Amino acid sequence: TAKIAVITGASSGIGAAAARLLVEEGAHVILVARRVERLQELATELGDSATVMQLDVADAAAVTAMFATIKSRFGGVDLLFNNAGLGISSPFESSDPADWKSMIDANLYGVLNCTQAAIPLMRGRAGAMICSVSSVGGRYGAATWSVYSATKYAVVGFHDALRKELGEEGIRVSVLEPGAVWTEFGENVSDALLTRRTQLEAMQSEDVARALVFAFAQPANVLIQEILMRPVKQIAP
Ligand code: NJP
Repeated sequence: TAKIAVITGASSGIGAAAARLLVEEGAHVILVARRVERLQELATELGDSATVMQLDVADAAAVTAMFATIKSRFGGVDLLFNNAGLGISSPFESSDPADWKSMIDANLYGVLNCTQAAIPLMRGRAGAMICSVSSVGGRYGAATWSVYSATKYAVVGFHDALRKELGEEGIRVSVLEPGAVWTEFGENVSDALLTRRTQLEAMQSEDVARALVFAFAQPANVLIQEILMRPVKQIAP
């Protein structure tokens, strides 16, 4: 039977690429994001292997309701890919506390909400995996991305602890830490970011999605704990 994979942030970028690759691998994907029209377009492309669920991952009550629906329709979850996230770049001194809140809500509370709701649906399923997207900024910190980096460090710290709670039950807890990727991420923020991606020869979404599929496809007793990947020309952070 098909593995059930919940992908947050499936409406663009890395999440959409992951959905395509997981379907190629035989999974049934549950496509999650706020922009439901985008999800529907992708689901049309993927056919019977995809289900659309509109959600703001920062809305705890909506997350609980969504996982209750998933439980009744699919029985459980084999992969939770916590990929939804956003980044707003600014020198810290002039940054806007409203932007801090949006990043903490999506990047940290989103991961906490979805993970807590998914755990009971993952018990007893061989090879179950929670994989969340952090960042190279979540390992080294990136200038003008201080609050974003803080949320991504938090994701790593949360996973380092959670792994110790869930490992003995056979639930794999893993993090991806990509450097620059060509997606819609940060596009609204600055031309400088786009120029930087060109100079760095940024990665494609599929490159990151392949790392997820590699980790998930390992035998159930094998944990790929962490994958940090970057364009070779991105020597910092
Ligand atoms: O970006 P983008 P990526 N509730 O903007 C969704 C990390 N990363 O693929 O809700 C639900 O194309 C949003 O959907 P919608 C990054 O931090 C990237 O690059 O419809 N969904 C969309 O599908 C993030 O964690 C780079 O607007 C929410 C998706 O998130 C992950 O990679 C570098 C949501 C974002 O797609 C995927 O981002 C790096 C919410 N509240 C880490 N808020 C990079 N691209 O260079 C957002 O180090 N979404």
